[in-house]
Amino acid sequence: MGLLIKNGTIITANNEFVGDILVEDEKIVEVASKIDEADHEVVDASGRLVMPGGVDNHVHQGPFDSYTFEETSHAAVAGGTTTIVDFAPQFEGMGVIESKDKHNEEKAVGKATPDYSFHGMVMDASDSILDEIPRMAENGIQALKFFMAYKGTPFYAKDDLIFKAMQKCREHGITVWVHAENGDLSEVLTQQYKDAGETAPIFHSYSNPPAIEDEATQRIIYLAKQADCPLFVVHVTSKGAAQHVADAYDSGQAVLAETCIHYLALDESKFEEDLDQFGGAKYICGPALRKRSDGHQEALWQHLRNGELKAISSDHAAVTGGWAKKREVSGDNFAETPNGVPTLQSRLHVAWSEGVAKGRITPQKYVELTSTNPAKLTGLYPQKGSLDVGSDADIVIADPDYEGTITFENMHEGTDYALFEGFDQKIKFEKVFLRGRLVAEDETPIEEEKGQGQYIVPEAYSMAYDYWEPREDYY
Ligand code: DUC
Ligand code: ZN
Ligand code: ZN
Ligand code: ZN
Repeated sequence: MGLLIKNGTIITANNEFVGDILVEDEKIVEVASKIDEADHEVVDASGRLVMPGGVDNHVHQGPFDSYTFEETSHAAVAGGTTTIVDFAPQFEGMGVIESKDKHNEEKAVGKATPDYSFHGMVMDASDSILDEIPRMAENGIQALKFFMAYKGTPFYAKDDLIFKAMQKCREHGITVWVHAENGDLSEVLTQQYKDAGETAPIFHSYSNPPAIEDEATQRIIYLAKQADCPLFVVHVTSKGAAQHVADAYDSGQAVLAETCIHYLALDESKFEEDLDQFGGAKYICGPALRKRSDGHQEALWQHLRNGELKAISSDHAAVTGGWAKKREVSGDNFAETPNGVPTLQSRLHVAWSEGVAKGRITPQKYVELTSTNPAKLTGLYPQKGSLDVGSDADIVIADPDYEGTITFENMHEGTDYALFEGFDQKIKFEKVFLRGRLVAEDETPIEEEKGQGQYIVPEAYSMAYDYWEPREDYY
């Protein structure tokens, strides 16, 4: 006896039809216009959308003073996300692989609610990480993130290290992921505003303007071209950076990129909120929110439609203690405010409400950007991000006629505010299945299912390599 989801409007990245899905032993075993009920447990999805569970390819559970899997990862399933890919922080003096295993053991095993996987994240930026690259794929790391930003920290990586890593990564099917912002310029501007006594939240944005992202994005694309290595640019926010990515991608270079939900929906006017209580702290994240009137958001939507941006992730990094903690630590100074925003639970709501409901993207494009491509980019496809026979039965049943509002009372992110408070919510995830088990109903995580998430080991040579052919004149 299996689980039979009947009469739903099935939406995948490349198809839409009314039909049935049969699940047995955690997998999808049949998809057809009509499947006999036999002795199956039937779930009627008439008038509802049936989509693959969301895959979030960019989440932080643990580093940057943020909450861990145990405290917040069940927020994922409440919001329709069944798989998250976390950036395992590298501990000082420890290798990337060993750090990932330690982070998994301490923070995730038995605690994660959705299924999960990891990227490597270079936080002790020295040549010693280069020796690990040949062993990464077999140890469950298919992407390695570097920070061009945050000069003065142990994770600030200079061009020479990233370039040497690129030369090795291409030999071993590892994709280099980069946070592209000019760390020197950010440091200078931040200091200048601090010296001038300009410490209000808006100066976070002025200290980290589009120019620092545009410049670093173009530079890293040149480095990747010279190293002949597939590149993934994380959290693209500006129209200039997005254009650099699009130009490289359209020219045939293996340069892929994402944007994140908050850059599509929020802008720097948020820094004015609750000014007397330093309310802008709620919105301080890296890169900074942009000015809406400069057209960044519409450019990002256009590049998403064009296929030049591949995914909408959350970059969830909910600072432990929330807004109160951000404020306390900062002394009401933007430059001292911990970076990061809680976005895990609302990503799919906002992407639907701002994207599909406003006619910016189709439902199929929505599935592609929030589930299928994120799985491909992280070496998890077709186990995740798919409704094909053989894929994990990670399935959401959603009401697309829902009319609601995002509000703090419904959040499970452990923090003390909802980043998208007051936003329209035009979709509701009525049932969320993870490997065929009901893990959330009416957007409430099911208590007994918390902590049941499994670690999924990714495949190397993920999506960016589909766009890559080794250059013949490489050396
Ligand atoms: N970059 C991220 O990707 N996440 C949080 C902070 C940052 O700088
Ligand atoms: Zn980053
Ligand atoms: Zn991030
Ligand atoms: Zn909760």
